Amino acid sequence: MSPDPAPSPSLARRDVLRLGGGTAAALVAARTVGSGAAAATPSPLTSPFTPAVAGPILKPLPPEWFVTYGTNAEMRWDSVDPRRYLTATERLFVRNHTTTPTIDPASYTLRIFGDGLADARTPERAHVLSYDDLLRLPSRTVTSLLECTGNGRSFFASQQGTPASGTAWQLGAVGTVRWTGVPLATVLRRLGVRPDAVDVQAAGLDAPFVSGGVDYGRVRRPFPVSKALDDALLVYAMNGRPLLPDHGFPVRLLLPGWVGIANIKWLGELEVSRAALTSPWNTKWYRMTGGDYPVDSPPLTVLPVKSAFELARDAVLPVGRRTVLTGRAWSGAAPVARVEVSTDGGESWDNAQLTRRGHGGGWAQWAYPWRPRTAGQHVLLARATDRAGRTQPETVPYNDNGYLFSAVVRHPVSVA
Ligand SMILES: Nc1nc2c(c(=O)[nH]1)N[C@H]1C(S)=C(S)[C@@H](COP(=O)(O)O)O[C@H]1N2
Ligand SMILES: [Mo]
Repeated sequence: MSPDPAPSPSLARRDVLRLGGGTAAALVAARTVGSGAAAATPSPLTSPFTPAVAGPILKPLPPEWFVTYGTNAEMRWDSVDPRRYLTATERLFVRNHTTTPTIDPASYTLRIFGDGLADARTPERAHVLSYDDLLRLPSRTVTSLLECTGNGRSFFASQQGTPASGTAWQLGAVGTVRWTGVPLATVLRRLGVRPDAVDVQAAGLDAPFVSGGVDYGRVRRPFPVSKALDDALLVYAMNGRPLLPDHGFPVRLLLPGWVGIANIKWLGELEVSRAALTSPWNTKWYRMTGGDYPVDSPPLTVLPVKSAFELARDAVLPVGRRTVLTGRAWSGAAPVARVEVSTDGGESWDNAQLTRRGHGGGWAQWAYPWRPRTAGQHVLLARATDRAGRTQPETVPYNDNGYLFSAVVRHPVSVA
């Protein structure tokens, strides 16, 4: 992914904070845990609000914008404004395994350890970075998708007749955001990484995840050192403002183009290892299991190609009048090359116009004018193709947890 220099259309000048980047002289401090050298300087950024009561999700979830499922909430596609490219922070979906913690940036630390570092460190002797240390390092801003691995899961039931377990997302567990942070490569290069290091494990500071009476520990997931040194970002701002608590304040990981779970929120630890690392989030979950998948299917990484209409399901459209259908298409692998639309349930297809090509790793916007001639029920479909040559299929093979539903979604409307 390349840096994205284009100005954000939805970022008003007055909203731009000075994020502390650019003072390249800042060194990664090699303080050790328990050395008593905790950061005392007040941070230029403070949490946007302090909740009175902790709930699973702290930001408001107005029903016009969100469909809520316990600790998770998805964006309603019919609330998306086609004039805005980025997903506003207030409108981005939330996926919590536990509940959003409230973390004080003044005492926040990121601990980096492992035998893959040039100077091997045990967790007890970890390198420690404060929030201010991170703000002082050179920053980078990128536009990138964030999508839950299970986005679209409900269509395994409604379109393929094989319900999968997990949150019954429609298509709203996705967004495109401008993220600002420190390249993980910058930090790792300063600390020194051994050439034979293979994996980095990122762990969150939210509560341990307990399910069915089993404590699986902190939400954590390993990824290859190659991704760490390529485009991984230690993010402290989204859309020009500090992260919201629900999205990982004070610091989260961004692995551009990769499944949602790879983007660990409330990032507290990074272990750099010379041996392959595991966690339940790459062995038990977030790999394909069940159906016709082999037992050793690899952990999921890159997001597939998908599309959505900016329209309610069962929307009512006027007969005999022109309606411009709009939507977005995205892929974790490459920019979107083409979007086709069918207004007759998939009998015939026509190219939609790409009205805005993706920025960096963000989605593309498309439009398709349609004048329905007959009243009644119609099924709309959109089918995207990316520049990696991947096209949305008609169906996808079943997997037990309903991951990566990338088949074309049937969108019913009525014309009256
Ligand atoms: N620490 C931690 N990180 C996490 C999660 C979590 O529950 N805890 N959920 C993951 C999942 S499954 C997704 S889809 C994304 C959601 O990010 P968002 O809530 O900012 O949209 O965060 C990921 N990072
Ligand atoms: Mo997710």
